[in-house]
Amino acid sequence: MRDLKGIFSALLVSFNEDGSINEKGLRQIIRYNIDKMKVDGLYVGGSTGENFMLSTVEKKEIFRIAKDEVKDQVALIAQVGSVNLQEAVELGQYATELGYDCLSAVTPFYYKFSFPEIKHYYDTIIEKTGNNMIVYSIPFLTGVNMGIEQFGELYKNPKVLGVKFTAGDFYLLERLKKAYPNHLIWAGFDEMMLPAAALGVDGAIGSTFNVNGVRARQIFELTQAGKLQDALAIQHITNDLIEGILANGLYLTIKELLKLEGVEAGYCREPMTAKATPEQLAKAKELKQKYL
Ligand code: MN9
Repeated sequence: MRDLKGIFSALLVSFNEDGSINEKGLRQIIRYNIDKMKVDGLYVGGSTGENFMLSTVEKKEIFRIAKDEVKDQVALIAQVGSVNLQEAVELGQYATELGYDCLSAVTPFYYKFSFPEIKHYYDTIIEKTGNNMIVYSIPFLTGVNMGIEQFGELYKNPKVLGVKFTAGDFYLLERLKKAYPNHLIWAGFDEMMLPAAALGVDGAIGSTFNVNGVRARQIFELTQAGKLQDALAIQHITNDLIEGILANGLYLTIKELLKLEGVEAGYCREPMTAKATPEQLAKAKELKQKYL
């Protein structure tokens, strides 16, 4: 099995102004991540891919294009989670047939699913696809908070490799690492990479790596090497950039930053604001000049 540790960009998707997928732009974003950001892999179909605003057909199209562009150059994780379990299975089967190294699925959201329902969801996707699974835990968007015992229950399925941990609960992160040392953790908040790396996470999956991937790797590797002051200096610069990105509109601003690098990153998908205002554009230029 391919090594899934390291730095993974949560892949952005380029859309045309009418909301359709811009295949050429998507391929350029992928190339930029591999050739310039030197990432170890891509996480396709996540929040950053604006996935939850897309149709099943579009999600498949993105998985197909990404695999076709990447081939076997870097590791590929397909996020297939959906409140529609049948869709999650269908996407999981599709990505598995395409040759994705692993699946990931967001905890089912919107309805207040019980833990047995959540466990059933993961076991079903795994059983029907035969692929490995990374739990995508992002409580601030899903409202789903799982504790140490619940992760342990999910981990009883040997195909669950670990968790993409997009939360600031470092106590839980530490407890998970201690309790389940053989399960992997990918840090999900780029602005908290240093503390997550200090606690021994195995990798990181992030949106800002699409433009700031080189610094992200430095933070990660310096922290692993115990060079905390050096790592912190880079985390400070990184977080000045991330603060600016978040204040200006997360995915839209990362796309504008990519465009300033010559990448056809396109528009966002409605109901998110699709197009940057002149003010947002000016702010993106300022961020590029200062930090990239
Ligand atoms: O999962 C990303 N989460 C979302 C990873 O986009 C919701 C992160 O990379 C954040 O975008 C980033 C900024 O807060 O850390």
